[in-house]
Amino acid sequence: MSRKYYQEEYETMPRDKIRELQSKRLVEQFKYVYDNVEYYRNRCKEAGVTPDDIKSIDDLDKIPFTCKDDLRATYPYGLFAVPRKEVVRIHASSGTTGKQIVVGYTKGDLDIWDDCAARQLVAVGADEDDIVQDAYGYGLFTGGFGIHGGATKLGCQVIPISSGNTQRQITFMQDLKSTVLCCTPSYAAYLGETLKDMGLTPKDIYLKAGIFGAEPWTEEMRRDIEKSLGLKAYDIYGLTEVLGPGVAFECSEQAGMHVNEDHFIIETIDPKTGKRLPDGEKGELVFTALTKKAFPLMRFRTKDIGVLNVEKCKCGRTFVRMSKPMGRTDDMLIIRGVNVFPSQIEEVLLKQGYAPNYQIIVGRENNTDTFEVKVEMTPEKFSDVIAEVKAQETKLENALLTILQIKAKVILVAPKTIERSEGKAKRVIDTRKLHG
Ligand code: DLL
Repeated sequence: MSRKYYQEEYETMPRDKIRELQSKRLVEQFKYVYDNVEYYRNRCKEAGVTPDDIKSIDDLDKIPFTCKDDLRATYPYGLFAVPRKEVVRIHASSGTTGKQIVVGYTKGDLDIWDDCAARQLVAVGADEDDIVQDAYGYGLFTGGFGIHGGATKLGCQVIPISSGNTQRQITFMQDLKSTVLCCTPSYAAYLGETLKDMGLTPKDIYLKAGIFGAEPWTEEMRRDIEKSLGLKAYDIYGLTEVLGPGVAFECSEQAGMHVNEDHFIIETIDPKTGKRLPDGEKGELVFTALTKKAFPLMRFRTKDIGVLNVEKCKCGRTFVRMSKPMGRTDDMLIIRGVNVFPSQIEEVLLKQGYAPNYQIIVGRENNTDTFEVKVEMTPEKFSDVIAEVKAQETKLENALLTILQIKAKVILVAPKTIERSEGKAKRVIDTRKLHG
């Protein structure tokens, strides 16, 4: 029988002990960040906070927030707290402009990440006998490597197949007898469909569990995926800035995601006032990393909206559970698992000599996100020769691909044909209905 927990001592720690541990770690970590990150130290000085003021977790509110803008301002290494030599891995994700946000890990940080991901795998019933098909993207995105590290540490057999090449995914599921599938929920749904299209059923494969995250998905989608692939589908949450997959994980109860509270403090705040909200009230999720050394963010504002539940879970874990993210406070879109900001698109258009008259149209067909960008030609660029228009569209598609790392279909339209707005421009039309 597979084990119930990966690190029982932490995962089932009584809540008062968790608080004690967090309190001790917060005091040490705040001093560590203050001493080692000049940018953050200056922020604290402006706020009039020094390590002497942070005596326990009760002082958390005094600690200034970190936001995505701070990551942009300090690009690439300005928030790192260790000498560059100690950084053994870099990951990155999109910023709101052309520049990526870059994060780093020491060997010790990777070890913590592996533990967090291994906890998730154990929570879905995996052990050394399992074969994990890791179909998250490998590369700068944290999904592939994050799950990979946890699965390796647990002793599973990992198939680092990455995303894409869908028929081969199914062939490997059959031939290599994968038991755990890890990928974005939309890709899981697409794999389910492909299985059917290939004339196969869940009986022809061996999957028992799936770990799906990195983008919003509904309970309805969960049921569909479970049926089409014949597995139990679990949610996993994470973000590049804080760790990657494994910040929070779902257990057998499938009723919220346990936050790895020995490594992170989670808070919900009112996004307008920045005031902390009581548990159970919907607000912006904020994370403080307690143990990471290379890129240790204090009170990072995620812009994800969620709710916390401190009730004891039937699985025996005592870690607080966060709901699925219920939306965002900014305009970030997640398309095919990739984070996209309208401002990135606008920047490309302006650089290519277009006016900022455009519309982003996102939908879902056959469980795959569709992504179109409608752009007005300027009078100078206007042409009614199809081949010329096509060439301009392709050029723009390539420029967008370079910045976004995801393909958009560009449709050029005649000047002055995109509706002008009298108030805020409605640039995004998203028909996916992803928040339940
Ligand atoms: O998506 C890390 C990850 C990889 C998580 C694999 C889970 C599995 P980023 O690319 O930085 O990192 O995107 C982070 O994605 O702020 C949320 O808005 C969204 N997100 C992540 N997990 C979930 C989830 C990875 N389970 C952003 N449900 C976050 C809904 C999610 N949204």
